[in-house]
Amino acid sequence: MSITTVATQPIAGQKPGTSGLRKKTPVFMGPHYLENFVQSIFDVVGADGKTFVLGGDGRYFNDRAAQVILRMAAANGAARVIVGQGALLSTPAASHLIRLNKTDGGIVMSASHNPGGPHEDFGVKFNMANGGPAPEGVTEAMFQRTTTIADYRILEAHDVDLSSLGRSTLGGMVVDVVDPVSDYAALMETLFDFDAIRALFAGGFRMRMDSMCAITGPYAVEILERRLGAAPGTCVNAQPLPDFGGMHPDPNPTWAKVLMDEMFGENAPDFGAASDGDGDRNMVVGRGIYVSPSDSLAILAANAHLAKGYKGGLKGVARSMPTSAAADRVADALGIEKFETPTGWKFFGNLLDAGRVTICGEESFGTGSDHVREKDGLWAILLWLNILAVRGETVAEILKGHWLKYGRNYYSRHDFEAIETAKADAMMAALRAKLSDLPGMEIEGMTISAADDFAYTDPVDGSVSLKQGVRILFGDGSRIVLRLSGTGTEGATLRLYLERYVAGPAGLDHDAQEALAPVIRAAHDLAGIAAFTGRDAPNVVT
Ligand code: VG1
Ligand code: CO
Repeated sequence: MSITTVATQPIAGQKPGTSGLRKKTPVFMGPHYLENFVQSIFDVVGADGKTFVLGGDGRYFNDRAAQVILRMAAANGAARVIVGQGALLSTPAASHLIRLNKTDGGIVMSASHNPGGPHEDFGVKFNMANGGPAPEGVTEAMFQRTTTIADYRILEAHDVDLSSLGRSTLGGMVVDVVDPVSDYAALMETLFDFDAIRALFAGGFRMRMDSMCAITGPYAVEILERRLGAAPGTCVNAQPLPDFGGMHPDPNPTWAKVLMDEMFGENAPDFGAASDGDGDRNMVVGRGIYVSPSDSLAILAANAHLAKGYKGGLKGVARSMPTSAAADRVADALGIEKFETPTGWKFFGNLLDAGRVTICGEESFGTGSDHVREKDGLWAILLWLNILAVRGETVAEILKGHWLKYGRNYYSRHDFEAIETAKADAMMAALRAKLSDLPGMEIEGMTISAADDFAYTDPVDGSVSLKQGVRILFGDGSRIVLRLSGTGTEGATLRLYLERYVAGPAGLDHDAQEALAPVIRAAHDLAGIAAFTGRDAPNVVT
């Protein structure tokens, strides 16, 4: 086996977005594309003598990419790589393995919720030694490296057998193939009262778990069916497939429609859940009632002490800026710190490491805690089960009780996908240009109290992130946020976030879209969405 240094040249546009580098699969499979990016990662973080974790969500090209990354790690002098069997690992399980084994970081192959397949999407992201996504400074350095790269190193070798557990060597590097599920499942047992959840299922509680043919299937079957005694068949679409069975593994009412129909149909189970491509996000649904992610975050924060891993209470709660303020009300009631960060889990890392927060969440169906440094879909589902087991109430009762106590933050996100990039950029530029004129303006019977482009100063390291999304705030607490997605691979996606707060029993009665109607009209008016983009309605509403 010999190390080859391959001459290459920079490839334009290898810039990581909200969550790593995502491109069309054929782009990633193109000459030197994957290799350039992986070498840039190693050049920035250093590989010599280091140990890394490697795994992915099982999408098309996952297996081939894993072999390339292993040969490059060996050629760059890595001492050891811990790989999930079959090159599989959910994002939270990878985060846990990085921390458990005190490694120097890890590479996760995933484009998360983006569809998989030969003509769909692929992605690569790097997580640091704390188990969390590389912060902006590090991803920016990786991008800069891709613009100057002249060669990469790779070992000439046969494929490593990733199908069976155990240790082998590749050049001078040790490769440990581990079970992707067992360490993660053991961690969950330390956080939640498995006996109480087992008793819940034994008492006839019924659940549906839809893994959407993505990575959580093996985790869900092991934990929910084998360890907790949920009825066999509780987990559906539980086999990870290279094309996710043609599904779009984004756990929301639009893409998880089959689950929604079941939960709103006759003989619905007590509890439903779905997770995304790489297993870091979740949707939860009660019988006949949908739980918005922002409400889910607030309810988990308010009830976490009921689970053994959190019985000492929470240190603080953080949410991304577009996430509703429901969690803030819980933090205030608990008398703990609260934080508002830009979109993307990497912004929670410092707060978690510094012990300032215990639970974090995003409106995009991501929730997690300080047990790892990623959002964690099954963790949220298990915490919900633990809360349901202890409180003995239905999801609807818990949700309505929460709204009565704290008031309700009506909330919705409208996505306008695959807009021409130039049109989306022009719309955002025009909106940004008029922000200072907005305060004081009356629209739809509401008065604008403030408007800005969200800037964030990290409370721990002082780093500053600018232009994280336009916020328009109203005197009555309503809010409009607009930003462009950083995870898409086709054109631009406009995300429009809408919020309105109502106190007391008045918050129980309405459908969110109905309650938000004036806020939605004001957003279209102020941003000129139809005039700029040609779209007068979103294609995904969550
Ligand atoms: C989206 C979500 C964001 C999330 C990110 C990665 O980003 O809005 O909250 O952290 O996806 O999630 P954007 O830039 O497209 O809005 V994952 O599970 O898909 O890696
Ligand atoms: Co994900």
